[in-house]
Amino acid sequence: MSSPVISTNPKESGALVTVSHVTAGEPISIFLDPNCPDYSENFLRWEALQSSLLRALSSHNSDDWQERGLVQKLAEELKVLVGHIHNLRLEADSLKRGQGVLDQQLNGLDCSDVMALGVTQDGVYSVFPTHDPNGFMVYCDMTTDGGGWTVIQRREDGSVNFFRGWEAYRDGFGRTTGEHWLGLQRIYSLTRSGGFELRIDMADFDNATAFAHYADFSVGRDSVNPEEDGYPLTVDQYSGTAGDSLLKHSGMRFTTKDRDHDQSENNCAAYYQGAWWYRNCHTSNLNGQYLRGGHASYADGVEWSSWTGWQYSLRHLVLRS
Ligand SMILES: [Ca+2]
Repeated sequence: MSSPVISTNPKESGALVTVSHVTAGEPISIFLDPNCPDYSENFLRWEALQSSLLRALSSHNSDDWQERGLVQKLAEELKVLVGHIHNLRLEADSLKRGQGVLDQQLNGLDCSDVMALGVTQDGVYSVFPTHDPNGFMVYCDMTTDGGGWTVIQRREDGSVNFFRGWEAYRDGFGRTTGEHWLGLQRIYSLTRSGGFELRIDMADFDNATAFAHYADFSVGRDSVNPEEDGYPLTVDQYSGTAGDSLLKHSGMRFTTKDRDHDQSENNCAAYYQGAWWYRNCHTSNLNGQYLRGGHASYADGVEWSSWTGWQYSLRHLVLRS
């Protein structure tokens, strides 16, 4: 099957999608050929198929250790595939919505820019920061506190493993619409030009909520090679209801279980089962284990110490910039 032709020339024959000539200040017109295939059904079928395969694999018992190893490997690979398919479907959905995405491809540096272009709906959009012109997809929150927020981390159900190594934290992981970490390199691209805020919204298991706001936020601001520098954090000017549990981390470099940049003789990430801008070690551990409320172990959950101490793992968490 040949791929659909997308064209800006209305006279080109066989184009399934035609975009009219774009001039400044004028709305974009998009003509969708009625023959343009709708792939969303296929994606749903793929996701369903992979989920049932995954279920079948995980309930498959075998005494043969070699076969069991193979089944485990297959199950891991399937999980990754399910994630890919999910993201592809989101991409297809937003492409189908058409105009919004094309608008951003012309201009949107980040979610506040996308909002300035008239987009008011929460969802996944492409952004093209100055320092990463190829762009990437992010979840834009267009409703909280005036909207225009780029989500850089979300915890909500413990479905995604956050105890990962350096490359995963550099490049990002999880599902954009669910639990995820956007990636240090992307957070750097978004925030290095300065003028960014950080808002952290959190909820406990009794539905109490609180937030922390930092009027100044960036990662790797003065770095020529941010990865080599360990993506140092800058936060300043706290306000909010959760208390401050991040200012002590300002200036610190990012530590993962396989790359130690902290000031402890141990590796704080390995010790507290997370990955963070640890000092020696932390007042917050937002990439810690999803331990679901009060826990007996010390400081290794999703902790924000000024609100819930060091032995309470938060239920819901969103970091936005
Ligand atoms: Ca150390």
